[in-house]
Amino acid sequence: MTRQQRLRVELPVVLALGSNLGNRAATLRHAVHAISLIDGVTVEAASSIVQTPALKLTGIDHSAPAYLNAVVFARSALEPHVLLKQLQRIEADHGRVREERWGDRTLDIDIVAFAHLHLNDERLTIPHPRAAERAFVLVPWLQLDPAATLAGIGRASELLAEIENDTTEFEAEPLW
Ligand code: A4P
Ligand code: MG
Repeated sequence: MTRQQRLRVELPVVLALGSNLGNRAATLRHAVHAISLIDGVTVEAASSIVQTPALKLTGIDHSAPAYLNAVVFARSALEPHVLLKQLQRIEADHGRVREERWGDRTLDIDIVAFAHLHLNDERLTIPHPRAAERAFVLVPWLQLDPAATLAGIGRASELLAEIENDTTEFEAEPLW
């Protein structure tokens, strides 16, 4: 299969969105809408918005702007690398610049899970290798699915019990 080809079926995907620069809530809202407009992608549900302090390579940084995070459930007929390219286009459309790893950003969209696929190459690791240790991914994901499971890793509820939950509710209304 070439990367341009469509899958024969739409497969369920879990996306994690984050923003800590600009009008963060508006950016997340626009991003969900933009995802719904991707040809070959259907948005099924989105969590509400949670807020967390910025996690930097050096640890939690309370002097950096706080993040808003949310999780989106969608179905994709696009192959994972093709989907990633579309998500990176949406990041760029929202003014994302890449200067520093884990640096402040207007919009980050990560593929947390793609059906039960395991993938690891130079561009894509699925399931997302750091989702299991991030309350800002697990909490909104569990809102949408209390039985959420990271393929081959474990149940989100059990993973969350192992870490500090530093999320607070920002907006109760679901994004979608
Ligand atoms: N990439 C590999 N696997 C994936 C995947 N499953 N989904 C590659 C998306 N991208 C994936 O990402 C770098 C490269 O990862 C991409 O080119 C893609 O090919 P990036 O978005 O350019 O840079 P990044 O986000 O700074 O790097 P990284 O390591 O992906 O960061 P994370 O793990 O996404 O963390 N603190 C709070 N509170 N909330 C946040 O949302 N996010 C980050 C970013 C750090 N701190 C945070 C938050
Ligand atoms: Mg990213």
